[in-house]
Amino acid sequence: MISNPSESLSLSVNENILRECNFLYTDPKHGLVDIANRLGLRLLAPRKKITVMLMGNHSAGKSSFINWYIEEHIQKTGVATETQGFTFVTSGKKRESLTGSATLLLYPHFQALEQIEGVTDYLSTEISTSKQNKFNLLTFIDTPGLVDGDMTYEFDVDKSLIWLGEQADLILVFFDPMGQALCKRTLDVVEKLNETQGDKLKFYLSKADEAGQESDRQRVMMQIVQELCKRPGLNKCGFDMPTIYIPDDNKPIRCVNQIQEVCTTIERTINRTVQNTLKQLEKDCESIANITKRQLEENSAQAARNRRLWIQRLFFRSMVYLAPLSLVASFIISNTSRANLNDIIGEGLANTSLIWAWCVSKTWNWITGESYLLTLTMLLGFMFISMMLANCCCSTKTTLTRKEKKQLGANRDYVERVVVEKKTQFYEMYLSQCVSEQEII
Ligand SMILES: Nc1nc2c(ncn2[C@@H]2O[C@H](COP(=O)(O)OP(=O)(O)OP(=O)(O)O)[C@@H](O)[C@H]2O)c(=O)[nH]1
Ligand SMILES: [Mg+2]
Repeated sequence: MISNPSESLSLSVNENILRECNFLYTDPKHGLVDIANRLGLRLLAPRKKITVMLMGNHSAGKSSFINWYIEEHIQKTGVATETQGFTFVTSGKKRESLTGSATLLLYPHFQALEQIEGVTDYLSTEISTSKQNKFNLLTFIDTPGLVDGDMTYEFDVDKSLIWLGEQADLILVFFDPMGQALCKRTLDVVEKLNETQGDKLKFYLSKADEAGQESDRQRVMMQIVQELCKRPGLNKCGFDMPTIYIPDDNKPIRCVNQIQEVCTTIERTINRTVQNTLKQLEKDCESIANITKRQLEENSAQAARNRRLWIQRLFFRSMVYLAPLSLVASFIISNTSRANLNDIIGEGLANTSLIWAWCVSKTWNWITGESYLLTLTMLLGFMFISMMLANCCCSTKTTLTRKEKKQLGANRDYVERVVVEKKTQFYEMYLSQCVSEQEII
């Protein structure tokens, strides 16, 4: 069990849990996704990394924040509109740049983005070897700077942002104080995202060091908050908008910098995601176990029903032949001499057969009044009804084969024993890491 509370170890615990959980779902041998699929249940494998989307006006400092966080100049920054598409920035073993199609291969859960026309050409991935902060657990999505007016985008940027925002675990919205803060397009997208992803949205006043005096900063912030509150969906007051800027050792510190607050929010999101992943794993295991139990129960009930139907069918089928056979047999027995019967089947059996033949012929004569035509009609009617009843008992349904039943049971055992045990282990690892951190504080 993890007892060392050092930062690096705590990071590796979360990383480990997410990776292991992902493997439990995608394992080619016992993957939960495959097991669930065979039961008609669709499961999504949890992601190994947390997705943080940055959005905001053009030149709000989105790309600069990513560069600062990972301590590497990976994204182009500048006063011109630098980021024109969506860039996934993530950590890896080797510095690499990938195009749109390769990006979608790397992130299959973002594949549906292709449906937004033209966006694939504006997708890219930057893989960095940086291990700064919690970067090895993150994928940043750097988005195009938003502007109003004549600026045209080659794809539906609002729709893309909303779709990506729905997939992200955290959305950082940057407002800069330099005139662009009240960009209508940004406010429109934020309002739309707030309808369904409100708890993921975090607002920041970026480049706060450029906002002048404290009073100017307050005024800009008031303006932004007022503008946000004008939107019906966003009018919930109590806006928290920390002021941040990229620290520069060459510039004297002029105002409060809450940039660490962004890092704390990212860490909280990581912890929340790990907990949610474990909770989801627990739920998925329960669903698999319940569906398997139900299917096995339904299967044995169906097998019992099939058995009953089979016996009934056998009975009615035998009736089809039994009536004419008994008539023919009784006719033959009645017309065979006693001596011959004794020779063929012995005296005892001959007596019984004669009594039986007498009973059958008396019964038929009593029913049909000794009319041959009525006997024939009754006989055919009886055979027809027996045949119909036998056909009614044909509605058996296929049941699981012995091999399939064994496989279902084995999968349920695997989920209930191995996966649930692993989940408990992950919880313990996660909790021991939290307790250790508190002990330090
Ligand atoms: N003073 C100051 N300048 C900043 C800060 N953050 C970014 N900048 C500068 O602002 C300019 C725009 O920064 P970017 O990071 O390119 O902004 P962006 O939001 O990515 O812009 P687009 O990609 O065009 O949307 C660059 O010249 C940065 O050097 C900051 O915190 N303080
Ligand atoms: Mg940029």
